[in-house]
Amino acid sequence: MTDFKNKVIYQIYPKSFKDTNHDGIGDLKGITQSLDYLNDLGVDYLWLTPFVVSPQRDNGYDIADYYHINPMYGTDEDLDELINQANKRDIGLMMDMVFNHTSTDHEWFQKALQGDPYYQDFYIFKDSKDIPNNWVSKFGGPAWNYAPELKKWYLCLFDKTQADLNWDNPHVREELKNVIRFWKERGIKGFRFDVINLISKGSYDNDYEGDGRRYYTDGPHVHEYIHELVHDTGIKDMITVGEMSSTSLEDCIKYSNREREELKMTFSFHHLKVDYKDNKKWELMDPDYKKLKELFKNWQLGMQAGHGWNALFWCNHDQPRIVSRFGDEGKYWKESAKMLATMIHMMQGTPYIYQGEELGMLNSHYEDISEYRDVESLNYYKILLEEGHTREEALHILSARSRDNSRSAMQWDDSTYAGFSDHEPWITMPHTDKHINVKEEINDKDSILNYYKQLVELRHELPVISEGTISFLYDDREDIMSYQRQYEDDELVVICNMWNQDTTVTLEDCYLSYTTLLSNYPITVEKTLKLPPYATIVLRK
Ligand code: TEU
Ligand code: CA
Repeated sequence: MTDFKNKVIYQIYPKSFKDTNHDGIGDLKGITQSLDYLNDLGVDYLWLTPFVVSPQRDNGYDIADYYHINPMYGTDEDLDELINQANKRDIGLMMDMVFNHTSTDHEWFQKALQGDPYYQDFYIFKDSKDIPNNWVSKFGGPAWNYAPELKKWYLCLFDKTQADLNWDNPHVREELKNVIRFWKERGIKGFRFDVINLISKGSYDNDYEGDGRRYYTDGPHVHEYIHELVHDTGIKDMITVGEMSSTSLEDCIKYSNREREELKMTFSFHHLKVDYKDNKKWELMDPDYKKLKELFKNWQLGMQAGHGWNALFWCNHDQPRIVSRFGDEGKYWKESAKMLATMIHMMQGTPYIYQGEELGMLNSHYEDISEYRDVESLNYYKILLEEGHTREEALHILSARSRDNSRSAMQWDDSTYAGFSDHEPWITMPHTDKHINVKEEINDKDSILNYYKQLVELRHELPVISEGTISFLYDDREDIMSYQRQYEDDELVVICNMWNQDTTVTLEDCYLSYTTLLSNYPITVEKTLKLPPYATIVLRK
């Protein structure tokens, strides 16, 4: 089976997962040691965020050498051992390919700076006296940086040490293909492509209505370049997922439609912006549930109609924790975590679980700027102050939006460093309840962890979940997310109360005979279905 519809992927941020050599930094050996836990959870693939050589300005998304493991994570032998031990458990490893940019420490960029024209053409250098245009970096500030050595500007859509590669140069494309070939040969089973929809730049015009993204997002040659990369490296039957920044449904259909031989599935982020005021990440707003429903509906139905395929997710290393965001950190912590999990795991697509999500881990609740590590958070703290916010306001915004919310140490037990390490971790421990950890949840039948385990099992077992069609119910209800899945004679009805209050829904008569496949409360199936706060129920024909 090469469509990966019944697979579940677990995302690991190696730096924060498990430390085995007492330096407060997670490592490859730590992942190997945790394989039994992951196998018990039932996941099929592990996506590891970058662990190759990098100065760590952006925690590995600034790659200085695509071929060598960063010594702080371990050795080549450690990776071989991880691959072997994972394979023994039928778990495949997926690597993160950061191909839109390299670190400015990369040999190619260094040679470019030394004046080598061959390598200058690997990047996007512009010869202008003033900054080439008004585009804004994703991490704040201008998207161009001046290289005095060359008296040229180079494009950097992220940090100034992450220089965008020039994909229009065929030599760049060939180099990147070699990277894939190398890791495939090493036993890597799949790839996640970082911001891969930004690789084909169109024009370099000033953007007077936005930050410039309209000129480089889903650009003119993006589909052609992805197809070429996949074709020439022979990975068309492997599991591949593209991270698509500010993308469109039409493009995601193209990226993930089987016939086109681009990628197997796409991450899109629109559903994670429904609490951005005016689409601005650094302006807080309560989640707009109506919009969330509309977005899920459009993307689910749209991808279904266009034969595309969604990667389903709430959490990753760039997103605040979902329970803190759309659920409840207090009284309904457990119920809301299970409801949110059900909402996406029963949809059409391939689900991703980000480390600690299966425990219901929460935002870090950092209170001081010294507790933050992420370059984006540190930049925006300054920007927010410059814009006139008080320190308290800026810290309040960061506590809701910082990427560090998801980067704190994995919580294995209730010890000082949560069983992640016996040394102080590289990132501050979160100021949250110590009961959220593997040790506590693993033997509790009713835990969030065991609920995730059930979700994974169900996806493996029921074709109605992996293969079924989807349609949406209760369109007019802002508090309810509900949909139906259908496959041959099998049918599921999923109902989620997204809100923190009791409610009811009126069930169609035909559903009254259905059995409860899964729920997070004891709920009686009756005409007027009573749903407590954050209730979820999955009915099966
Ligand atoms: O993220 C791309 C990206 O645009 C965001 O998720 C980003 O964190 C957000 O827009 C900032 O507000 C990917 C990686 O997942 C991320 O960790 C990297 O920092 C980024 O690319 C650059 O490689
Ligand atoms: Ca370590």
